[in-house]
Amino acid sequence: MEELRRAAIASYEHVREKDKKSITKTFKAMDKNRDEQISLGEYVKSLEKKKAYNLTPQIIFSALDKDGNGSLDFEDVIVLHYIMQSGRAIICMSCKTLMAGAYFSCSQCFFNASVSTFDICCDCYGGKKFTHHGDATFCDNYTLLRQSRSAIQEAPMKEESDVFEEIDIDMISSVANLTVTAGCIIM
Ligand SMILES: [Ca+2]
Ligand SMILES: [Ca+2]
Ligand SMILES: [Zn+2]
Ligand SMILES: [Zn+2]
Repeated sequence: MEELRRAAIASYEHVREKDKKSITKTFKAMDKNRDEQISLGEYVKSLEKKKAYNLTPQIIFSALDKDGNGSLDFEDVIVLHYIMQSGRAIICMSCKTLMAGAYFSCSQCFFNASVSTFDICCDCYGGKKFTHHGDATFCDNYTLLRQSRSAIQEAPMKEESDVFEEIDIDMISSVANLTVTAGCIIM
């Protein structure tokens, strides 16, 4: 979580004044009793308003609460904002913890836009504490990021939408070929 927090704070330094104001506004709107702290109750209420049910409240809340006093301060809310904006609220499919650092993802599902990604934490992956389709090829998130880039570079210059459609089909086969060298493991 510390790494994700550092990324959030670093990125906040580059946020436009206007957006900083909107984060402050969000914080104030969440803080119903104006004690400069967001309680779990206030947090859940604000999620309901945003219809962000996918952010399993308790897990994210505890991960954000750095000093563990049961409420979020302004810096914690900066991290929350960052997680939501960057789509980094990734929960282990097996043990349901928030994965702030490296994790593993099924590459077939990752490059198939019509299914959701299957992401698991290092502990569950290492301990084989999950069930997924039998031929799944798992890569860590950094490897998948590199592979997405090479897929884009290899794709011919076309309309962006065409490029991404081709990645879906081509990547599944090329990922399988890359597995040995790129640090992926075939289950
Ligand atoms: Ca409060
Ligand atoms: Ca706190
Ligand atoms: Zn897990
Ligand atoms: Zn899969």
